[in-house]
Amino acid sequence: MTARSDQRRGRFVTLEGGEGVGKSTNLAFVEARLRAAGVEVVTTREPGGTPLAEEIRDLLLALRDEPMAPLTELLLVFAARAQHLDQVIRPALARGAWVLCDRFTDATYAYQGGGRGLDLQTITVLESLVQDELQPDLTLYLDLSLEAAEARMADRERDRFEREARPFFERVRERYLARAAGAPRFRIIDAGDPLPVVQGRIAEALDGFLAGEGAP
Ligand code: Z5A
Repeated sequence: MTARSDQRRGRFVTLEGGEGVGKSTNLAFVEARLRAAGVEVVTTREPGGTPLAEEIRDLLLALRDEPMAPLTELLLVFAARAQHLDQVIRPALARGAWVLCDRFTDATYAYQGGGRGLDLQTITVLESLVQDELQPDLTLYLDLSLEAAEARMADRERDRFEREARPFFERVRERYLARAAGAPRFRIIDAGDPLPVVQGRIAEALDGFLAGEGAP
């Protein structure tokens, strides 16, 4: 690793994107590529990643008659994240492992901020409370048109988020793209091509990052 003030800390890599862009499909590919580079990897996801946080995930995704208030949703997302950070992410990074996470706080800005319309400041306050200074080192944002994503998800049973109408997902994508344009940790991956092509782009982004980090 290169000399940095956080020399003992592993790196935090996140995979982001709207529904059906291929995050789950590509998670194992990213994990294998990092392991091949000699890195210890802890692969996890949000919401979830611990038994308690997975219970909160179930609450978030379940269909029910009572509508969930946007602020309730936001607080549940951050409650799950606080548990995940405490039990999995921070301990792994502290011992020098790399953490690979399927979604993290960029999803909160996209879904609860863009999708639900919650104000940025509320999210920022919770982010700072729960994460302190911790941010991903690298975020692979898989971008796909809504038409293509819908086609890929056509046969799926839909959870509470996936039942939202199209304008919701348009706002989610807009917010993701705006965030991706604003921070150097993002790599925007066009996810609209066949899987080998998409994985070629992911490999290129990862190799560039690994080279920059001086990883083994
Ligand atoms: N959420 C939130 O609101 N706030 C937060 O802070 C966080 C999350 C962290 C659950 O997340 C929900 O939580 C999520 C936002 C909310 N809801 N939504 N929508 P999730 O990550 O579990 O949900 P998801 O996005 O719906 O995951 P997914 O359905 O598993 O999608 P995916 O992982 O991106 O896609 P996939 O399963 O890998 O691929 C979909 C299909 O496309 C599958 O059949 C693949 O074989 C196929 N595929 C993948 N790549 C290709 C290519 N290149 N070509 C052709 N076909 C492909």
